[in-house]
Amino acid sequence: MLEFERTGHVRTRKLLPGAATSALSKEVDRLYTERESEALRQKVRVLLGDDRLARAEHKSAASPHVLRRILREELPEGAVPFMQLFNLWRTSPMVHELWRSPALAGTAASLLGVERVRLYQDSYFLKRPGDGPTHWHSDLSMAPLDTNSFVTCWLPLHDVAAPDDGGSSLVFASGSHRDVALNFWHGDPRRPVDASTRGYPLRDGGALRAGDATWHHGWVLHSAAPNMGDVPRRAVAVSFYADGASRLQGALRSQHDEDAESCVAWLGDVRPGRAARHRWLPLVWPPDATGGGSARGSVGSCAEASTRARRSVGGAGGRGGRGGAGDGKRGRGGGARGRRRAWGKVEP
Ligand SMILES: O=C(O)CCC(=O)C(=O)O
Repeated sequence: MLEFERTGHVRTRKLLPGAATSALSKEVDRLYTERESEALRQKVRVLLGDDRLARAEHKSAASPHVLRRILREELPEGAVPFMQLFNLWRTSPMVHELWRSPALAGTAASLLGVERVRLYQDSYFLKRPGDGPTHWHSDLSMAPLDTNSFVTCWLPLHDVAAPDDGGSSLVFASGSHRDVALNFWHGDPRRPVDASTRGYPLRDGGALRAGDATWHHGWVLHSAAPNMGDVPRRAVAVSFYADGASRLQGALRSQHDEDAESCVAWLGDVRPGRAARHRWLPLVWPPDATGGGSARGSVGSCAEASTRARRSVGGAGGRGGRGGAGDGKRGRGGGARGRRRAWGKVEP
């Protein structure tokens, strides 16, 4: 807890037993096969914009084949950092149970130092061979929540080599979550900030075994190297926040829209400034908590959510975040051959 408080990240060895990790890995594979078109659609929106997605789907939903072709032909090599699928828990009771477990929700409550914790989202990150770097970003810049009490557990589904040995687990700008001056003096959303001069030590979790995890604070800057190997790097990130946090209102800037598909199911029901409490933001800790979301009936709601996401996500997309196209101002390591630890300009 002290390490987390000071650095904004921590590693937990053997968080999950081997059997639980391989069962999770199989379930994630199954869900990805079933819902791949959601991931493809999100990637087209984020990297090529709403208009491109709308053109691809002007008559009917584009097939995975068509979406894959658009990504392959219309983007430079290495521009896609990973494929991403949100909220596996909504269609998998098994995954939901795991996120509510003492290992996940209990650890999140301990790290945040709170008694009641809600699940914000989960996200599968499939970094395929040749996929580019995950840009420097902080998770809270993509969440419409007005809080500092937010933590993400990053759980690889297989052994991952240390970043110095060619692995692509997360690298953290240690202590950046406590750099109030960064946002205070350089927080103009119109001007990206060059964080390379701020002296953050870059740290990572070293080599990780399946079942190990790293945890990072919602404001800590982090990134990941391109996948230079020949097997996919597969991981799940599960984000939690302290119950009582409110939906953002009246902010100087709005959150980055990369994760828009994830929150569209509850955003319309929670007024800005009100506590972010919703069945799609279930209370997962303490264990006897009630009123959490249920995976039952979720298929209809998810389909509706992604339709609404497609209509409601405005702008050109790809303005940065962890997986955006970048705007030439951030992430010097663009492209699969980018330097793994290169600092670029980041939006804090
Ligand atoms: O796995 C990745 O490359 C990105 C994960 C990430 O940014 C996160 O867990 O917040």
